Amino acid sequence: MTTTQAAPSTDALQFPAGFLWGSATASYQIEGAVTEGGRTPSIWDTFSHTPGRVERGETGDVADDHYHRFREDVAIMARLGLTTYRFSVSWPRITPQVTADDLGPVNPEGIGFYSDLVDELLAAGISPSITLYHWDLPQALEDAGGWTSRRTAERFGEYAEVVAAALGDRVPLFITLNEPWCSAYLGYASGVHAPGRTDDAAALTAVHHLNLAHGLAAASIRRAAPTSRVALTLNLAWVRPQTDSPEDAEAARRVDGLQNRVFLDPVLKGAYPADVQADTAAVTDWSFVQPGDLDVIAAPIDVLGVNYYSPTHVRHWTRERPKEHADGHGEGKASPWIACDDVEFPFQHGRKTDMGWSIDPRGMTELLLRVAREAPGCEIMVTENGAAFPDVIDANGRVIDTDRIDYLRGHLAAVHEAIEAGAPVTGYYLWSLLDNFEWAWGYGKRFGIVHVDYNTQVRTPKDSALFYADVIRRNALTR
Ligand code: GCO
Repeated sequence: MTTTQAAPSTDALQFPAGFLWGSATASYQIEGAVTEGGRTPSIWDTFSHTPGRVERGETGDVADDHYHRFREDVAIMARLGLTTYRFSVSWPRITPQVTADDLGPVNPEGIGFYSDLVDELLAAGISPSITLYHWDLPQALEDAGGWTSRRTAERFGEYAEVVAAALGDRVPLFITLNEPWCSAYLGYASGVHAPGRTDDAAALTAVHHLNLAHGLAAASIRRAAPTSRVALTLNLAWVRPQTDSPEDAEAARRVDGLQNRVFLDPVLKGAYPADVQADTAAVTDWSFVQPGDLDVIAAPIDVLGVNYYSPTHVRHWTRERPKEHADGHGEGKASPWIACDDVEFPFQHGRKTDMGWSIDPRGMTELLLRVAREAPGCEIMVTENGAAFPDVIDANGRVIDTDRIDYLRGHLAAVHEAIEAGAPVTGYYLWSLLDNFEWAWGYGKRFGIVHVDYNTQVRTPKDSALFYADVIRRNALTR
């Protein structure tokens, strides 16, 4: 006998039970209070206070004043129904006297701030996920070489142990690094991020020391917080050659190597990609990789965090015409793309965000499926996805951000598609909860689902926040 079943609903994309719905932020982008609680300067304090580095000379001195308003911010998260929140710990709050040789004393006020935040989150039923490094390196370490020095990685491993020991009893997920691609190449090759250096060899050295820092921190977390899980967050690129030509395929191979495989391979396979080492042989001999390093880096992780915003279109550049740089790194400026003189990033038609980034949710699905193939057995989380758009505020103070809702709809559907196709994606963190300090762009780019008035610090949930709250409540995307 057969029973008649209702046809599966086609008007909702249901996410798996227990799917984590979160939002992400980073310390320097929201906290402010840069001289309070015993904090010492980070490279971003120095960089943002250097004229010409950040649009309009803006700094993170006050930012969203989250340091003083975190309880209000957690209450907003609770109202939206977030089940998890990803934030980063500011290293110079935890060990403000760190030097290249010595971690220095632990600052109880620094630990206290994050401990109070964790408790506030837990009381609101929100699971905390901590990123240990979201780019605010203590300035004293940069003065001693920054990520070009092995000792920075060693101190990072010790700092990770301090945070894990203090908070591991209440924090189920520690993410070692956020987007080491940015730290290494934007910080040391193109110089558009702190510390603002333009030295290709330094950038590749930084790549390795960041990978090593991840491995040392992962081991620290295992020791100090054995019940917590360990993750690494990468901004992986969905690289699209502009045509089927072998030259464009070669351009794609090189960009894939520098952005994806130079971070994925050491962690997942315990080796650096041979082609990347060959491509960059004129820049460095890679002798900074010491015996044993790759074993440290390749220790298993529990979760791979994927940040995805936009596709990366590449093309072979023939020198017959001016080079196109859709990502804004124009000719004559230092490039983050090492040994890629004949690669260009062609402008694309179609919809873009306020960052000028093309909107293509297919990249999210494809990337998640690739990671699932390359990291079998490793859980995946989308640790960042979102969009900057200029907000329209109506006469009643309502923030109508239809563009952002459309972007989120497309990308949530793309995540759903990846899950349906077998990718073990267990959570999604929207970037970002609040409008905040968008690095070299300052406050001009708004990524928040909650609007921040920087004069009054008044927070106003945008329409996208209400949309996201509805998705969370249903655990589904309705069409
Ligand atoms: C990023 C960062 C965020 C940015 C966001 C938008 O990891 O690049 O994590 O800090 O603000 O990506 O550019």
